[in-house]
Amino acid sequence: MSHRRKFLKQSLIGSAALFPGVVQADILSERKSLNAKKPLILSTWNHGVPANATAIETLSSGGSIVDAVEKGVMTTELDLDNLSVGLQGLPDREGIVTLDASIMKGNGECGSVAFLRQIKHPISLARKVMEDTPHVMLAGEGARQFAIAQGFPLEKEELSPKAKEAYEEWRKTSKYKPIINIENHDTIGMIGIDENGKMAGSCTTSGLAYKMHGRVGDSPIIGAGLYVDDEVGAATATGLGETIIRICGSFLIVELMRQGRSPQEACEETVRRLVAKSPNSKEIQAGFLAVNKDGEMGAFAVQPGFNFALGDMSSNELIDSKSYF
Ligand code: SD4
Repeated sequence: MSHRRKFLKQSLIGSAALFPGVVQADILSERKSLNAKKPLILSTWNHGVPANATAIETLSSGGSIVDAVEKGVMTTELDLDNLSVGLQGLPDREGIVTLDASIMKGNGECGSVAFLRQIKHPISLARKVMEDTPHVMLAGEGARQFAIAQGFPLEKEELSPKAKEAYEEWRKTSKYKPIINIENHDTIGMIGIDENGKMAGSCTTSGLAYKMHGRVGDSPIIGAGLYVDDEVGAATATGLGETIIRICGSFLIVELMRQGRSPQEACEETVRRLVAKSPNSKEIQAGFLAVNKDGEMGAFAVQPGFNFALGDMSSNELIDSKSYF
């Protein structure tokens, strides 16, 4: 490993472990004026820091931007402390973990999986759908059969100790109230741009805790949880998927940027739209991240508490987003 790569790996992994001081979203305008250095990787929530570290390391080892956003979120899919991504996530009402994921390249190629069981890396299966099928989306049993045919191992269907404990507690009352944003670890959405301006994004989740069996959120819906267009920019979403699907949130952000809005303005306008269409907006959380082809960034959420990780070749930091309320 070259000295530079070794240094990069150590500094990024070191910063991931330490969660460096949180900075405010004003850094976005500062970075904008500095014309932030590509390549850039942005991802949602605290777990974005280690995910970004993997993505940047993938790029610095010669991987493409789509390799980077796949490998980056695979880190989160394996994180046993995370209760909202991967097989260790919280289950649905029946006690079954079902996963949603999507991946998209800036040239319009995309793939996704929804309502998937027993697969450790739904993001990699989404990539297989993109690259090895004539389709965009596979769901449920068909997605699982495709995974088996592609050689993905089927994992045992059992809850992680943390998820089991939480599920058993929930079963005492079985009250269905979507709880989002109580803890700072949620769905991971990642968007990235390489030094030549090529973009890609990924999004992976176990979805809403205690959802109805069969419920699919925004994360595998191209245009809702994720949208990428090399001609304009990229956006991803986290939060209550139903509210994001209703407004085609990520697509809306990219289209607003196409019409000349900055990434920050586009995120804010999209959150305003979401709030206007959500009568219960005071009780829910949804947040968006965006980057345009010049490397300018934006982030905005319904409630305070949303944060994201911003990584480039020399730093990887956690930033608090501004919010509507
Ligand atoms: C969903 N958007 O399934 C996901 C959940 C999430 O932050 O993002 N939580 O609705």
